Amino acid sequence: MKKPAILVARAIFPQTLDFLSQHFEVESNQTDEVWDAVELTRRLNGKAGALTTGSERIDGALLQANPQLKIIANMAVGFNNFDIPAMTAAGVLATNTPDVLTDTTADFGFALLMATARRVSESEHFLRAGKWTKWRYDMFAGAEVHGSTLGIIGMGRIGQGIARRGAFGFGMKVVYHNRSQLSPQLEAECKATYVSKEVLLKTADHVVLVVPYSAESHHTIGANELGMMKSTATLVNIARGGIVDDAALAHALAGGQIAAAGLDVFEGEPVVNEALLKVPNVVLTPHIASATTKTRLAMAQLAADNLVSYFTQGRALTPVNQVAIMG
Ligand code: 8YV
Repeated sequence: MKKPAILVARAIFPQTLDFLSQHFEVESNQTDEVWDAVELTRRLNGKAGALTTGSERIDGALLQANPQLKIIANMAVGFNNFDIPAMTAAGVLATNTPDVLTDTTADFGFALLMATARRVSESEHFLRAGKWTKWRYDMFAGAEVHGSTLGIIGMGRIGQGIARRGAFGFGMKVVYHNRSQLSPQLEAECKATYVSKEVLLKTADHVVLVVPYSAESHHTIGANELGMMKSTATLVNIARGGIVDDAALAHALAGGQIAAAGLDVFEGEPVVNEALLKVPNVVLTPHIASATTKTRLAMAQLAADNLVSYFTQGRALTPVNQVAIMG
């Protein structure tokens, strides 16, 4: 029987590609060029499925040009690059990669929190620039992490992982805000207390954002919210660009309205707001929260397993929409 044709839209691990080639006719992008919408649409011609990353936008126009498409497997837990209503209307199954990255991403959230609070990047730049000539009592004095109040906005699996690290590893008081309150059992497990967004912003020493991106979560943190935070507080965004108004944040950091920020995601990434690049009190990383070799392999494998499972058994392992599967 002829193998179904799929597209792997970005470079992935060679072993994942080998695995996929056992099941599919694979066209891949191992040179890792970033294809625009026109090129991606063209490459999808004749393909029954695709493996994408968070960078490829799947929308109605692309789907209309490719009515043969059946499934798109995102190698990411977030899927805001997918127009889910359009995919569902077109009968195209969407899948993501939850769970396999939860702890790795929570680890990184904490790494960014620590680096931000304790001014790791700023002080390293100082040292590398040859400016370290003597010890000084307040040199790079930062904010305390242990025993402080951690505010988490977005209390899904990753948010819960960060809460556990904060509560049990660092003795932090954990408050959270989420669309829905966790069960009492889960709250107890995470040692976390539900509060309004306003209370969280006003009381937290460290605010961490782990909320999925949507029209509703766009600019969850803007000038108004930054104005509510303590002047000694830090802000960490490991969620998505667009959750924070980056221009407003740069302004708040420059004016000392909050102490510091740690950002792994940016509005319009990989382009980063010029003003953010200029302020010293921000730790900037290039969207690497899930980037350990083990976890990225697991994400690639889960995306591949979703494709295989769909074509061999008619159901995906981690779907994010429901479509009628036709034989
Ligand atoms: C991905 C992420 O590496 O899983 C997510 O949602 O943001 C990252 O883990 C990135 O989206 C590329 O696919």
